[in-house]
Amino acid sequence: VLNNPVVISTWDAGLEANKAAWEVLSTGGRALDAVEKGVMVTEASINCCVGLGGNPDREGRVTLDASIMDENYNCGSVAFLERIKHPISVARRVMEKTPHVMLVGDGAQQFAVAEGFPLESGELSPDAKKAYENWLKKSEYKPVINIENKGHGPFAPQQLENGDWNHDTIGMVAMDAKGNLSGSCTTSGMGFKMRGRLGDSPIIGAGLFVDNEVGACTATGQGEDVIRVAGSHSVVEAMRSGLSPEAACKKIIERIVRIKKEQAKDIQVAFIAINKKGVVGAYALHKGFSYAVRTTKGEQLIKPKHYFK
Ligand code: SD4
Repeated sequence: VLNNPVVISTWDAGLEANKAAWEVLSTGGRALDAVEKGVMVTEASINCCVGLGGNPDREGRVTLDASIMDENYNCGSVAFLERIKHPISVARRVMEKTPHVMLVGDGAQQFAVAEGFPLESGELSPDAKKAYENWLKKSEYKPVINIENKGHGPFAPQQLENGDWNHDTIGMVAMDAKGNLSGSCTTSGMGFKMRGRLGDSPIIGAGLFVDNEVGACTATGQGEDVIRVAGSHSVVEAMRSGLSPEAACKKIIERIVRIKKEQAKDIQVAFIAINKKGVVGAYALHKGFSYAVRTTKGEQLIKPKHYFK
């Protein structure tokens, strides 16, 4: 039986990423190829929060995290990776060409170079340089991530020249025509983070999880609080117990609220998920989050429900 393929991804940049994923899915390709090709678009684009153009750490260096997972419980990830343009593709090579799941830092870079990935200059993009210089003036270290897509402290995305707001980490999950699920997630992480800090995005079960029998989920927002509840894995387990994708995402957001209490007001977390029937859903802690959906019926940017009104 052939299914209708579906792909969803985080934030408005997901629309462009979904287009590339759709080229794979609409021609009968594998979900794994779709989720890699899709987020590569974002990695190569100019933005605050994904790829080499993203904001640096406190030492002024861009360090990238990415993970990928296929329909057979194969997974790969890289973290604290510098000067490589497409961490998602390195994560895939880790999955396919090594006996390991994660490579980090210099070792990940050494592996990437050995695999033929070019070593880029390591220079900051003009936007990131400006943002870093601004940050240095204040040197705040207050982890408030992108609550309303604007104006929330040093970690908020910047406004683009055309007036749009820049997106955040991209996470993508897809189902192909065979009904197989895969997912990907890639980020430069929290802007101006401590050197060596990893978020949820490269951690299988936190920023991304795929169980081809049940569903798939990916996360965006404050990684520390996604890790503490094994976010994406918990959402998939909630779907396994019978919840819809949206209800499953909501359940884990509510768990974060219970844990963080008052502090939940100052962080943003969002999950997007798909189940084995191709039903999609999402839920965020605060407003301002959006996710992009592509099906045979066309593309859509959806603002999901959120916990704080
Ligand atoms: C991280 N989850 O490094 C990523 C960043 C992110 O919205 O998604 N920001 O914690």
